[in-house]
Amino acid sequence: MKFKKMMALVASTVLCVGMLAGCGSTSSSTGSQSTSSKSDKKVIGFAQVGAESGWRTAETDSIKSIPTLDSNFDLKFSDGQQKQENQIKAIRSFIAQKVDLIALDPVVETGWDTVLQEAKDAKIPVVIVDRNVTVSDDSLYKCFLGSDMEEEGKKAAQIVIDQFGKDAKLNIAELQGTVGSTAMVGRQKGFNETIKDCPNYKIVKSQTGDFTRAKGKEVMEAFLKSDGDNINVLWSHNDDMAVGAIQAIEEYGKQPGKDIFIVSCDGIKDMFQLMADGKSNAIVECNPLLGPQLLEVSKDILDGKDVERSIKSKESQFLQKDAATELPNRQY
Ligand code: GZL
Ligand code: ZN
Repeated sequence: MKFKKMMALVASTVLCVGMLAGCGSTSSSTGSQSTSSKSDKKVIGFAQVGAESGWRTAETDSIKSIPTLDSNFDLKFSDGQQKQENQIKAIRSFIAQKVDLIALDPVVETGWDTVLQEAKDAKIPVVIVDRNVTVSDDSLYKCFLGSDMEEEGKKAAQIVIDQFGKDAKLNIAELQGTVGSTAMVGRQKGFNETIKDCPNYKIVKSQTGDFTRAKGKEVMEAFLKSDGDNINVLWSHNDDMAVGAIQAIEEYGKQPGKDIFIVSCDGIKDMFQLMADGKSNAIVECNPLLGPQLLEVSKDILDGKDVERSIKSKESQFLQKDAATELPNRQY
């Protein structure tokens, strides 16, 4: 009898320990761990686009550093894998977990009204970071924190004009970012508007490479196959696609940065290295280090303070002659 009693005791103990361990981590789509009791920390739920580029992972690292910048904050993270439906699911999960604030980096600009209305109904403030949303009701989010993507497109075009002059005859190949994203829409608009009074600038090729290296290489290969000997300039909406395109240009037998002038956006280390190696010509910086600014604006919102509707990130531009000196300063 004694043995049986002892076994029953052991079994119930094991069962209790198992249950305790289970309630210590959330199984939400964010995959983040959180303490079993609702601590008095403020929790930010961050619905990220994906992990498609060096810029993206740098932005993720910066925003994930918020709890180390301020121990009163906790962060739940979700990688949307570049799919809007995953981001919408993540926002609903954050609402269910009653986070204090939601930060969204929207893969594309439209399709957010319903889920942002749900966050508003749940009285959870929303901050849009990096890319922007187009919504019918501006009260669906408190503030936009990110770049002026049109400005980035204008800077890229001005670099080409400074290099070749307004009257040059140029065939330009364009690697577009994710179709419908603020980065793609803004950069394309800014570039095209700026080359308007350059009568002999022609965009002879334009296709999306979805901001990835692999797709950028694939699309550039197709551009080269169909019109490779006539392309003078490659305008890439981000560095990662340009990295892929540079490989394609070399495999095609041309010299990137010499036979084809290359300008791209972001400012990742790999691109500075390629520029220092003479294989690219200019970078329009896009700042991914948004963690500290997101923390500040979140604090203000949660303290009930008014915040600016739009907070622009600080960013610069670099030419090939700047690459070697700037390279050691790059953090991502
Ligand atoms: C720009 C950001 C873009 C980067 C790409 O702010 O949204 O998305 O330029 C990233 O590298 O994929
Ligand atoms: Zn930017």
